[in-house]
Amino acid sequence: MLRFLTAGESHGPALVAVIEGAPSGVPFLAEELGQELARRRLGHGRGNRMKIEKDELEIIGGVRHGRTLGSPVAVLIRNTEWPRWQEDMSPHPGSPRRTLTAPRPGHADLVGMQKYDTEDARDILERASARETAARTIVGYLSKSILSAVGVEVISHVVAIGDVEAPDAPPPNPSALAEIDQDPVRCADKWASAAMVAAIDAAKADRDTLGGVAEVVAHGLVPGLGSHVHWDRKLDAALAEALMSIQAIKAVELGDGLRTARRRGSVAHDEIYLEDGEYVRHTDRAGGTEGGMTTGQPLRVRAAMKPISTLMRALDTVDVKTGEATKAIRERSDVCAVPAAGIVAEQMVAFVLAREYLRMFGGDAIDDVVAGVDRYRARIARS
Ligand code: EPS
Repeated sequence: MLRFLTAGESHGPALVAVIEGAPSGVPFLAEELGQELARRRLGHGRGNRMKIEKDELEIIGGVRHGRTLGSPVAVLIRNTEWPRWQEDMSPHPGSPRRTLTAPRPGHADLVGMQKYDTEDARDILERASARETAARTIVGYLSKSILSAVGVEVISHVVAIGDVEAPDAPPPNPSALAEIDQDPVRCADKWASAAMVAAIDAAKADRDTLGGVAEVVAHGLVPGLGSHVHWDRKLDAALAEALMSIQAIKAVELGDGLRTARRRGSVAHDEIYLEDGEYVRHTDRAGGTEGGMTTGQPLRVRAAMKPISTLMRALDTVDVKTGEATKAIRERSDVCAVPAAGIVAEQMVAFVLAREYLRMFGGDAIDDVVAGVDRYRARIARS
Protein backbone atom coordinates (compact mmCIF):
# COMPACT_ATOMS: atom_id res chain seq x y z
CA MET A 1 0.00 0.00 0.00
CA LEU A 2 1.42 3.37 -1.02
CA ARG A 3 1.69 5.72 1.98
CA PHE A 4 3.73 8.69 3.07
CA LEU A 5 4.77 10.88 5.96
CA THR A 6 6.13 14.39 5.92
CA ALA A 7 8.06 16.17 8.68
CA GLY A 8 9.49 19.64 9.11
CA GLU A 9 8.53 23.15 10.19
CA SER A 10 8.08 26.09 7.83
CA HIS A 11 11.17 27.91 9.12
CA GLY A 12 13.03 24.82 10.33
CA PRO A 13 16.17 23.50 8.62
CA ALA A 14 14.31 21.28 6.12
CA LEU A 15 11.20 19.41 5.11
CA VAL A 16 11.31 15.69 4.50
CA ALA A 17 8.96 13.24 2.80
CA VAL A 18 9.19 9.46 3.20
CA ILE A 19 7.13 7.43 0.74
CA GLU A 20 6.69 3.71 1.18
CA GLY A 21 5.15 1.09 -1.06
CA ALA A 22 6.22 2.32 -4.51
CA PRO A 23 7.29 -0.43 -6.92
CA SER A 24 10.82 -0.65 -8.30
CA GLY A 25 11.72 0.73 -11.70
CA VAL A 26 9.74 3.98 -11.49
CA PRO A 27 11.63 6.91 -13.08
CA PHE A 28 12.61 9.43 -10.38
CA LEU A 29 14.76 12.33 -11.52
CA ALA A 30 15.91 15.18 -9.31
CA GLU A 31 15.68 17.61 -12.21
CA GLU A 32 12.05 16.75 -12.96
CA LEU A 33 11.19 16.90 -9.26
CA GLY A 34 12.80 20.34 -9.13
CA GLN A 35 10.55 21.47 -11.99
CA GLU A 36 7.48 20.16 -10.17
CA LEU A 37 8.50 22.03 -7.01
CA ALA A 38 8.96 25.19 -9.06
CA ARG A 39 5.39 24.87 -10.42
CA ARG A 40 4.07 25.08 -6.85
CA ARG A 41 5.80 28.42 -6.33
CA LEU A 42 3.96 29.93 -9.31
CA GLY A 43 1.04 32.29 -9.21
CA HIS A 44 0.18 35.95 -8.99
CA GLY A 45 -0.53 36.83 -5.36
CA ARG A 46 2.24 34.82 -3.71
CA GLY A 47 4.34 36.62 -1.10
CA ASN A 48 8.03 37.54 -1.00
CA ARG A 49 9.11 34.26 0.51
CA MET A 50 8.40 32.46 -2.75
CA LYS A 51 10.95 34.71 -4.46
CA ILE A 52 13.58 33.81 -1.85
CA GLU A 53 12.81 30.15 -1.12
CA LYS A 54 14.63 27.90 -3.56
CA ASP A 55 13.54 24.36 -2.53
CA GLU A 56 17.05 22.84 -2.43
CA LEU A 57 16.42 19.12 -2.63
CA GLU A 58 18.42 16.04 -1.81
CA ILE A 59 17.34 12.45 -2.51
CA ILE A 60 18.45 10.42 0.48
CA GLY A 61 16.94 6.99 -0.12
CA GLY A 62 15.03 4.62 -2.37
CA VAL A 63 16.39 5.80 -5.72
CA ARG A 64 19.40 4.64 -7.72
CA HIS A 65 20.48 5.94 -11.13
CA GLY A 66 17.15 7.65 -11.72
CA ARG A 67 14.84 4.76 -10.79
CA THR A 68 13.12 3.64 -7.61
CA LEU A 69 14.43 0.52 -5.88
CA GLY A 70 11.22 -0.57 -4.13
CA SER A 71 12.64 0.61 -0.79
CA PRO A 72 11.25 3.73 0.96
CA VAL A 73 11.89 6.90 -1.03
CA ALA A 74 13.10 9.77 1.16
CA VAL A 75 13.71 13.31 -0.05
CA LEU A 76 14.85 16.34 1.90
CA ILE A 77 14.09 19.92 0.92
CA ARG A 78 16.28 22.43 2.69
CA ASN A 79 14.67 25.71 3.68
CA THR A 80 16.99 28.36 2.29
CA GLU A 81 15.51 30.72 4.91
CA TRP A 82 16.97 28.60 7.75
CA PRO A 83 20.08 30.73 8.45
CA ARG A 84 17.80 33.63 9.44
CA TRP A 85 15.74 31.39 11.73
CA GLN A 86 18.23 29.04 13.29
CA GLU A 87 18.23 30.80 16.62
CA ASP A 88 14.48 31.19 16.95
CA MET A 89 13.73 27.69 15.67
CA SER A 90 16.69 25.94 17.28
CA PRO A 91 16.01 22.32 18.36
CA HIS A 92 18.33 22.82 21.34
CA PRO A 93 17.30 23.99 24.84
CA GLY A 94 16.77 27.72 25.21
CA SER A 95 13.92 30.19 24.80
CA PRO A 96 12.74 32.25 21.82
CA ARG A 97 13.47 35.96 21.70
CA ARG A 98 9.76 36.66 21.56
CA THR A 99 6.64 34.54 21.84
CA LEU A 100 3.58 35.01 19.63
CA THR A 101 0.57 35.31 21.92
CA ALA A 102 -2.09 36.78 19.58
CA PRO A 103 -3.53 33.81 17.62
CA ARG A 104 -4.80 34.45 14.10
CA PRO A 105 -8.50 33.67 13.50
CA GLY A 106 -8.87 31.03 10.80
CA HIS A 107 -5.52 29.41 11.54
CA ALA A 108 -4.65 26.45 13.77
CA ASP A 109 -3.07 28.90 16.25
CA LEU A 110 -5.55 29.13 19.14
CA VAL A 111 -6.89 25.59 19.24
CA GLY A 112 -3.38 24.25 18.71
CA MET A 113 -2.10 26.33 21.66
CA GLN A 114 -4.88 24.96 23.88
CA LYS A 115 -4.42 21.39 22.75
CA TYR A 116 -0.61 21.26 22.78
CA ASP A 117 -0.20 23.35 25.95
CA THR A 118 1.81 26.32 24.70
CA GLU A 119 1.50 30.10 24.86
CA ASP A 120 3.62 30.55 21.75
CA ALA A 121 1.61 30.33 18.53
CA ARG A 122 4.85 29.66 16.67
CA ASP A 123 4.88 26.15 18.15
CA ILE A 124 1.71 25.54 16.15
CA LEU A 125 1.86 27.72 13.06
CA GLU A 126 5.24 26.45 11.94
CA ARG A 127 3.80 23.02 11.23
CA ALA A 128 0.30 24.14 10.24
CA SER A 129 1.88 26.31 7.52
CA ALA A 130 1.25 25.43 3.90
CA ARG A 131 5.02 25.27 3.47
CA GLU A 132 4.44 21.56 4.23
CA THR A 133 2.89 21.19 0.80
CA ALA A 134 6.36 21.41 -0.75
CA ALA A 135 6.97 17.95 0.77
CA ARG A 136 3.69 16.69 -0.68
CA THR A 137 4.93 17.70 -4.10
CA ILE A 138 7.62 15.02 -3.77
CA VAL A 139 4.87 12.47 -3.12
CA GLY A 140 2.90 13.80 -6.08
CA TYR A 141 5.90 13.64 -8.39
CA LEU A 142 6.52 9.96 -7.55
CA SER A 143 2.79 9.22 -7.88
CA LYS A 144 2.68 10.88 -11.30
CA SER A 145 5.67 8.88 -12.40
CA ILE A 146 3.85 5.64 -11.44
CA LEU A 147 0.70 6.88 -13.21
CA SER A 148 2.62 7.85 -16.32
CA ALA A 149 3.74 4.20 -16.70
CA VAL A 150 0.07 3.17 -16.93
CA GLY A 151 -0.90 6.01 -19.29
CA VAL A 152 -2.50 8.40 -16.79
CA GLU A 153 -1.91 12.15 -16.70
CA VAL A 154 -3.09 14.49 -13.95
CA ILE A 155 -3.39 18.22 -14.52
CA SER A 156 -5.09 21.15 -12.81
CA HIS A 157 -6.36 24.62 -13.53
CA VAL A 158 -7.90 27.47 -11.55
CA VAL A 159 -11.62 28.00 -12.13
CA ALA A 160 -12.39 30.78 -9.62
CA ILE A 161 -10.60 33.42 -7.57
CA GLY A 162 -12.72 35.50 -5.20
CA ASP A 163 -15.97 36.12 -7.06
CA VAL A 164 -14.38 35.87 -10.53
CA GLU A 165 -15.34 32.59 -12.20
CA ALA A 166 -14.00 31.09 -15.43
CA PRO A 167 -16.83 30.25 -17.86
CA ASP A 168 -17.89 26.60 -18.05
CA ALA A 169 -15.78 24.73 -20.60
CA PRO A 170 -14.77 21.12 -21.25
CA PRO A 171 -11.90 20.06 -18.95
CA PRO A 172 -8.49 20.85 -20.45
CA ASN A 173 -6.34 18.14 -22.05
CA PRO A 174 -2.81 17.38 -20.81
CA SER A 175 -1.44 19.23 -23.86
CA ALA A 176 -2.87 22.47 -22.44
CA LEU A 177 -0.84 22.24 -19.24
CA ALA A 178 2.24 24.18 -20.36
CA GLU A 179 0.06 27.13 -21.33
CA ILE A 180 -1.93 26.94 -18.09
CA ASP A 181 1.31 26.92 -16.08
CA GLN A 182 2.39 30.07 -17.89
CA ASP A 183 -0.76 31.95 -17.01
CA PRO A 184 -0.26 34.21 -13.95
CA VAL A 185 -3.15 32.51 -12.09
CA ARG A 186 -3.08 29.15 -13.94
CA CYS A 187 -6.49 29.80 -15.49
CA ALA A 188 -7.26 28.35 -18.94
CA ASP A 189 -9.52 31.28 -19.88
CA LYS A 190 -7.60 34.46 -20.77
CA TRP A 191 -10.40 36.88 -19.97
CA ALA A 192 -11.16 35.32 -16.62
CA SER A 193 -7.43 35.26 -15.87
CA ALA A 194 -7.11 39.01 -16.38
CA ALA A 195 -10.10 39.63 -14.09
CA MET A 196 -8.60 37.29 -11.46
CA VAL A 197 -5.27 39.15 -11.54
CA ALA A 198 -7.15 42.44 -11.12
CA ALA A 199 -9.12 41.00 -8.18
CA ILE A 200 -5.90 39.91 -6.47
CA ASP A 201 -4.35 43.35 -7.01
CA ALA A 202 -7.45 45.02 -5.57
CA ALA A 203 -7.40 42.74 -2.50
CA LYS A 204 -3.71 43.48 -2.02
CA ALA A 205 -4.33 47.22 -2.19
CA ASP A 206 -6.96 46.76 0.54
CA ARG A 207 -4.46 44.66 2.56
CA ASP A 208 -6.88 41.75 2.22
CA THR A 209 -6.71 38.16 0.88
CA LEU A 210 -8.67 36.00 -1.59
CA GLY A 211 -9.64 32.34 -1.90
CA GLY A 212 -10.93 30.42 -4.89
CA VAL A 213 -11.42 27.08 -6.59
CA ALA A 214 -9.04 24.80 -8.50
CA GLU A 215 -10.07 21.82 -10.63
CA VAL A 216 -7.98 18.67 -11.06
CA VAL A 217 -8.50 16.52 -14.15
CA ALA A 218 -7.07 13.01 -14.64
CA HIS A 219 -6.99 11.48 -18.13
CA GLY A 220 -6.39 7.86 -19.17
CA LEU A 221 -7.84 6.04 -16.14
CA VAL A 222 -9.14 2.49 -16.26
CA PRO A 223 -12.76 2.00 -15.18
CA GLY A 224 -13.10 0.47 -11.73
CA LEU A 225 -10.52 2.20 -9.51
CA GLY A 226 -12.00 2.30 -6.01
CA SER A 227 -14.98 0.16 -5.05
CA HIS A 228 -18.66 0.25 -4.19
CA VAL A 229 -18.29 -2.49 -1.58
CA HIS A 230 -17.26 -0.52 1.50
CA TRP A 231 -17.19 3.07 2.71
CA ASP A 232 -13.44 3.31 2.94
CA ARG A 233 -12.83 1.89 -0.51
CA LYS A 234 -14.88 4.47 -2.41
CA LEU A 235 -12.56 6.48 -4.61
CA ASP A 236 -14.57 9.71 -4.38
CA ALA A 237 -14.39 9.50 -0.58
CA ALA A 238 -10.61 9.01 -0.71
CA LEU A 239 -10.26 11.98 -3.05
CA ALA A 240 -12.33 14.17 -0.74
CA GLU A 241 -10.20 13.16 2.25
CA ALA A 242 -6.95 13.81 0.42
CA LEU A 243 -8.09 17.21 -0.87
CA MET A 244 -9.63 18.31 2.42
CA SER A 245 -6.28 17.58 4.08
CA ILE A 246 -4.66 20.42 2.12
CA GLN A 247 -4.25 23.56 4.22
CA ALA A 248 -7.17 26.04 3.80
CA ILE A 249 -9.39 23.73 1.67
CA LYS A 250 -12.99 24.04 2.86
CA ALA A 251 -14.99 22.11 0.22
CA VAL A 252 -14.54 19.41 -2.41
CA GLU A 253 -16.79 18.81 -5.40
CA LEU A 254 -16.86 15.76 -7.71
CA GLY A 255 -17.88 16.59 -11.26
CA ASP A 256 -20.85 18.97 -11.31
CA GLY A 257 -21.29 18.28 -7.57
CA LEU A 258 -23.47 20.98 -6.03
CA ARG A 259 -24.97 21.91 -9.41
CA THR A 260 -26.17 18.30 -9.80
CA ALA A 261 -28.13 18.59 -6.56
CA ARG A 262 -30.27 21.28 -8.17
CA ARG A 263 -31.05 19.31 -11.36
CA ARG A 264 -33.74 16.80 -12.16
CA GLY A 265 -32.65 13.20 -12.52
CA SER A 266 -33.33 13.20 -16.26
CA VAL A 267 -30.53 15.75 -16.83
CA ALA A 268 -28.24 14.89 -13.92
CA HIS A 269 -26.59 11.67 -15.15
CA ASP A 270 -24.35 10.48 -17.96
CA GLU A 271 -26.26 8.16 -20.28
CA ILE A 272 -24.50 5.07 -21.61
CA TYR A 273 -24.11 4.07 -25.29
CA LEU A 274 -22.13 1.39 -27.08
CA GLU A 275 -20.14 2.82 -30.00
CA ASP A 276 -17.52 0.88 -32.01
CA GLY A 277 -17.42 -1.78 -29.31
CA GLU A 278 -16.86 0.72 -26.50
CA TYR A 279 -19.07 2.08 -23.77
CA VAL A 280 -19.29 5.85 -24.10
CA ARG A 281 -21.00 8.69 -22.31
CA HIS A 282 -21.49 12.01 -24.07
CA THR A 283 -21.61 14.04 -20.86
CA ASP A 284 -19.36 14.08 -17.78
CA ARG A 285 -21.64 15.41 -15.09
CA ALA A 286 -20.58 12.81 -12.53
CA GLY A 287 -16.92 13.83 -12.86
CA GLY A 288 -15.81 10.35 -13.89
CA THR A 289 -16.96 8.30 -10.89
CA GLU A 290 -20.04 6.15 -10.32
CA GLY A 291 -20.59 4.06 -7.17
CA GLY A 292 -17.23 5.17 -5.77
CA MET A 293 -15.39 3.82 -8.85
CA THR A 294 -13.83 5.48 -11.86
CA THR A 295 -15.85 5.10 -15.07
CA GLY A 296 -12.86 5.55 -17.37
CA GLN A 297 -13.99 9.04 -18.32
CA PRO A 298 -11.79 11.97 -17.31
CA LEU A 299 -11.92 12.38 -13.53
CA ARG A 300 -12.87 15.90 -12.53
CA VAL A 301 -12.69 17.12 -8.94
CA ARG A 302 -12.64 20.63 -7.49
CA ALA A 303 -11.18 21.96 -4.24
CA ALA A 304 -12.33 25.27 -2.76
CA MET A 305 -9.81 27.29 -0.75
CA LYS A 306 -10.73 29.89 1.83
CA PRO A 307 -8.97 33.26 1.72
CA ILE A 308 -5.62 33.09 3.57
CA SER A 309 -6.21 33.92 7.23
CA THR A 310 -3.05 35.96 7.79
CA LEU A 311 -4.12 39.42 6.71
CA MET A 312 -1.99 42.54 6.54
CA ARG A 313 -5.13 44.19 7.94
CA ALA A 314 -5.07 41.99 11.02
CA LEU A 315 -8.28 40.52 12.45
CA ASP A 316 -9.55 40.84 16.02
CA THR A 317 -8.28 38.33 18.53
CA VAL A 318 -7.37 37.91 22.21
CA ASP A 319 -3.87 37.91 23.69
CA VAL A 320 -3.60 34.55 25.46
CA LYS A 321 -1.17 35.93 28.05
CA THR A 322 -3.13 39.01 29.14
CA GLY A 323 -6.67 38.01 28.13
CA GLU A 324 -7.01 41.41 26.45
CA ALA A 325 -8.48 42.20 23.05
CA THR A 326 -5.80 42.79 20.43
CA LYS A 327 -5.00 42.35 16.73
CA ALA A 328 -3.74 39.02 15.37
CA ILE A 329 -0.08 38.53 14.62
CA ARG A 330 0.98 39.37 11.10
CA GLU A 331 3.49 37.14 9.41
CA ARG A 332 4.56 38.04 5.91
CA SER A 333 1.84 36.57 3.78
CA ASP A 334 0.54 35.70 0.37
CA VAL A 335 -2.56 37.55 -0.89
CA CYS A 336 -3.80 34.54 -2.83
CA ALA A 337 -2.38 31.02 -3.04
CA VAL A 338 -5.10 29.35 -5.14
CA PRO A 339 -2.78 28.72 -8.16
CA ALA A 340 -0.33 26.91 -5.84
CA ALA A 341 -3.17 25.06 -4.08
CA GLY A 342 -4.22 23.74 -7.50
CA ILE A 343 -0.77 22.19 -7.95
CA VAL A 344 -0.96 20.64 -4.49
CA ALA A 345 -4.45 19.32 -5.28
CA GLU A 346 -2.93 17.72 -8.40
CA GLN A 347 -0.30 16.02 -6.23
CA MET A 348 -2.87 14.68 -3.76
CA VAL A 349 -5.17 13.37 -6.52
CA ALA A 350 -2.15 11.72 -8.17
CA PHE A 351 -1.27 10.07 -4.86
CA VAL A 352 -4.79 8.66 -4.38
CA LEU A 353 -4.90 7.38 -7.97
CA ALA A 354 -1.43 5.80 -7.83
CA ARG A 355 -2.35 4.13 -4.53
CA GLU A 356 -5.50 2.70 -6.14
CA TYR A 357 -3.58 1.40 -9.18
CA LEU A 358 -1.16 -0.39 -6.87
CA ARG A 359 -3.97 -1.76 -4.73
CA MET A 360 -5.86 -3.06 -7.77
CA PHE A 361 -2.96 -4.35 -9.86
CA GLY A 362 -0.30 -5.10 -7.22
CA GLY A 363 3.25 -5.88 -8.22
CA ASP A 364 6.59 -4.94 -6.68
CA ALA A 365 8.09 -3.95 -10.05
CA ILE A 366 6.48 -1.32 -12.26
CA ASP A 367 6.40 -3.68 -15.28
CA ASP A 368 4.22 -6.08 -13.27
CA VAL A 369 1.79 -3.24 -12.55
CA VAL A 370 1.70 -2.33 -16.25
CA ALA A 371 1.14 -5.98 -17.23
CA GLY A 372 -1.75 -6.18 -14.75
CA VAL A 373 -3.37 -3.08 -16.23
CA ASP A 374 -2.98 -4.45 -19.78
CA ARG A 375 -4.54 -7.77 -18.79
CA TYR A 376 -7.48 -6.01 -17.15
CA ARG A 377 -8.04 -3.75 -20.14
CA ALA A 378 -8.03 -6.82 -22.41
CA ARG A 379 -10.60 -8.57 -20.20
CA ILE A 380 -13.08 -5.69 -20.13
CA ALA A 381 -12.80 -4.93 -23.86
CA ARG A 382 -16.07 -5.81 -25.63
CA SER A 383 -14.55 -7.34 -28.73
C1 EPS B 1 2.74 30.36 4.77
C2 EPS B 1 3.24 31.64 4.91
C3 EPS B 1 4.30 32.17 4.02
C4 EPS B 1 4.29 31.39 2.71
C5 EPS B 1 4.42 29.91 3.05
C6 EPS B 1 3.17 29.45 3.71
O1 EPS B 1 5.58 31.97 4.57
P1 EPS B 1 6.30 33.10 5.46
O2 EPS B 1 5.44 33.25 6.65
O3 EPS B 1 7.66 32.52 5.75
O4 EPS B 1 6.36 34.30 4.58
O5 EPS B 1 5.33 31.82 1.87
O6 EPS B 1 4.54 29.14 1.90
C7 EPS B 1 5.76 28.58 1.62
C8 EPS B 1 6.89 28.90 2.21
C9 EPS B 1 5.68 27.59 0.56
O7 EPS B 1 6.71 27.02 0.18
O8 EPS B 1 4.57 27.36 0.06
C10 EPS B 1 1.68 29.85 5.69
O9 EPS B 1 1.52 30.40 6.80
O10 EPS B 1 0.97 28.89 5.33
